[in-house]
Amino acid sequence: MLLGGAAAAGLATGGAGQALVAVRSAEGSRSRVVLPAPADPAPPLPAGLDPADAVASGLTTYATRTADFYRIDTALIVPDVVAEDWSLRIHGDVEREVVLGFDELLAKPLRERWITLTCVSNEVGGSYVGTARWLGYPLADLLEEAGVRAGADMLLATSVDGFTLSAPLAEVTDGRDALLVVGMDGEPLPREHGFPVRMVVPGLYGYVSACKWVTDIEVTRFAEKTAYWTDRGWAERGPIKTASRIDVPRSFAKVRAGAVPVAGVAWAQHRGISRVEVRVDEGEWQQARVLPSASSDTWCQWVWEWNAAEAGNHSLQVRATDGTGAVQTEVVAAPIPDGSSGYDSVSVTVV
Ligand SMILES: Nc1nc2c(c(=O)[nH]1)N[C@H]1C(S)=C(S)[C@@H](COP(=O)(O)O)O[C@H]1N2
Ligand SMILES: [Mo]
Repeated sequence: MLLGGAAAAGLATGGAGQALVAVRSAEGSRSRVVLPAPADPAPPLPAGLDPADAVASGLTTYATRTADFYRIDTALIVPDVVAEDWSLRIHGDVEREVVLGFDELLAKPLRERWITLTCVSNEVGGSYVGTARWLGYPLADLLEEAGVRAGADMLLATSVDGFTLSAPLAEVTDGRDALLVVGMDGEPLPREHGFPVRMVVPGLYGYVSACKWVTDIEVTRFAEKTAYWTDRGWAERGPIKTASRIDVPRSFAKVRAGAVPVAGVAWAQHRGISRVEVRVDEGEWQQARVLPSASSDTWCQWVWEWNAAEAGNHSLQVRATDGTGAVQTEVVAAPIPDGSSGYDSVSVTVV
């Protein structure tokens, strides 16, 4: 009854009513956010990324356009959060609870980093992976303010929509750029990507690290609490597996005999990529050229030229080696419980 009355009043006042709606919506709130300049900006991207011919024929761009960035939400309706009403409570196994408002977060010295996000449900060769420039405040610094008690090993993060995830405390506090994020590619977080505040932790799949619309972080133990996806059979720990993908040529493409450009991306966040190799028809592995990347927390583009002499059907396969020297496994695994593995391949016809 009260709600009906309020809606009727809004209709009656016309323009003023609409303004009121805008003030209390995520979109209205987002349009008023002015992000501060990062205290610690992302380094400029190295030269030589995005070779024009390869990108024109389908190589993934190094930076993912926000409109193309994959989305994984358990909520059917994108949460509508007003930044002015947002707060984060850090509690549990801590010396002092910390409660943080949006303006207080923006007033802190913010760090900007290129980081590649990946979903554990990504199939080999799949597209649930993307790279953006994130702006945020180190979670480790907030946890230090709170004073984590001995014995804690997990952060149970809760979203305004009730989604929960369990992030390992060790990775969040080991010095990597684990961030409480407010900005994506120089803009306030898009609503779909967690406006006003989300987490991003390089090297961990999103389901154990990247809580969108985060509003509560409980410092606890894996032995004590579980979270949304771990309750549904997914692994407690979710380090990102080394992976590589062929973008060009597309599978089932017809290519002309001669020099055929082959290109794609490879990722092993926080370990980095040291080598990418391609083989034709399960022959010898050939070294591809790995293009530079912003850091070990992002993917790399790679290119290779295939001298395709023989007409007919051929298969191309790719594998990457991470920064520790470990070669991507050829063992085929489905995404559940801890991420897919195996080599990506494409079949092409040389004419
Ligand atoms: N609140 C909330 N946060 C979430 C999820 C979700 O469903 N709800 N999905 C997680 C998963 S599985 C991934 S892979 C990333 C995806 O982030 P994106 O949608 O911004 O790409 O967000 C994580 N954070
Ligand atoms: Mo995910």
